[in-house]
Parts: sequence; C-alpha cells; structure tokens
Amino acid sequence: MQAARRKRLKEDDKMQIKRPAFISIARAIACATVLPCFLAAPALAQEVKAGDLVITQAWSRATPGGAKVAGGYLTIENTGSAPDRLIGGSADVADKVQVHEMATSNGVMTMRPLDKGLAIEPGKTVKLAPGGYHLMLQGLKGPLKQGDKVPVTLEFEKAGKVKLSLDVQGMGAQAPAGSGNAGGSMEMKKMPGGMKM
Ligand SMILES: [Cu+2]
Repeated sequence: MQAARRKRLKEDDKMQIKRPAFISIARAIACATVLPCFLAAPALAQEVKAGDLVITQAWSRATPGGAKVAGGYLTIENTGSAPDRLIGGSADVADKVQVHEMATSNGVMTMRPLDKGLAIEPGKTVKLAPGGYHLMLQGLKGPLKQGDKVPVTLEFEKAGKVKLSLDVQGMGAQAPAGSGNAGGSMEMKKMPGGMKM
C-alpha cells in the first residue's frame, strides 16, 4: 500500500513538471485552429492610390458582440520623393479612428496613440499589422462581421483624405485573406502569451 502511494506521488510530481509544456501545446493548437478561417476567404484585390501613396490590404477583424474597439490594418507604400504622414482618420462605424503603436515592454503588450502620426518615408512601405502599428476604431457603434467592408477615411498630412474600406476577416485572423504570407505563425512566435490584437 505504502509503496503504491509513494509511486503515485512520484507520478504526480512528473505531471507537475510536464504541465508547462502541455499548456504551450494547447496554446499552439488554439492558434493553429484560426488559420483555416482566413485561408478560405477570397483574395483581396483592393488598391487605393492617393498622390504618391499606394494603399493595399486594408482589413480588420470581426468583433465579439459588445466590443467597443476594433483594429484596422493596411499596407502603405510611398512611391514619391517626399515623406508623408498618416495622422488619423474617421469612420461611420466608430466615434473616432486613431493611429496606434503596439510594443512589448517587460513581456506586457501595451499600445499608445501616435500623437504626431505615422511617418511614411519616400521609397518605403509601412505595414500596419497585428502586434505593431494599427488603426484603432474606438467607440464602435455595432459589431464588425466577417465579410463586411467597412468604409474608413484616412487622413494624411500631404495626400489628404483617402477613402477605402476594411475587409473584415474572422475573429482570430492575423493577416488579410489571400496575402499568401505566414503572418499567423510569425505573430505566434512574437506573442507567446497567445494575446490577440
Ligand atoms: Cu490600439
């Protein structure tokens, strides 16, 4: 009896040691299950030109009911020879649209508005994506649903106001549909805590 009990205790110890590994596997599976959602969606073709700027892959994510904020993501290329700056925007679906930056400090993801906007240097391409720069739609008037096209007006210092629409992907999407990149798995490495933003 005693021996059996001792053996069971020893096995409990082993379980304790194994637990962290088990949790990370569970997280990896949770992340992986979101991949098929956006792989199955139709490809993006939208390209918006405003002066020297070319904007592509404007997208967002479906929001859970009652959510008051949503992220907006896009790629901005400056084909000209002068710098420009994304300073803000507006949308009918939200009270306000800000340009945010996300960064990790001491393992905690935080974000803050870019008061002076986001510089788009000549000859450069700037990507707003989960885990980095993003548009923040605040004071959402209703949920964003997968498949929606959400009209947004961006405001640039030089190019002025630019209208486009965000293609709404599934709730856990890490990249726009049809982008053909491995954005999902890259984000997973950057955010081991499994945070989605
Ligand atoms: Cu934000």
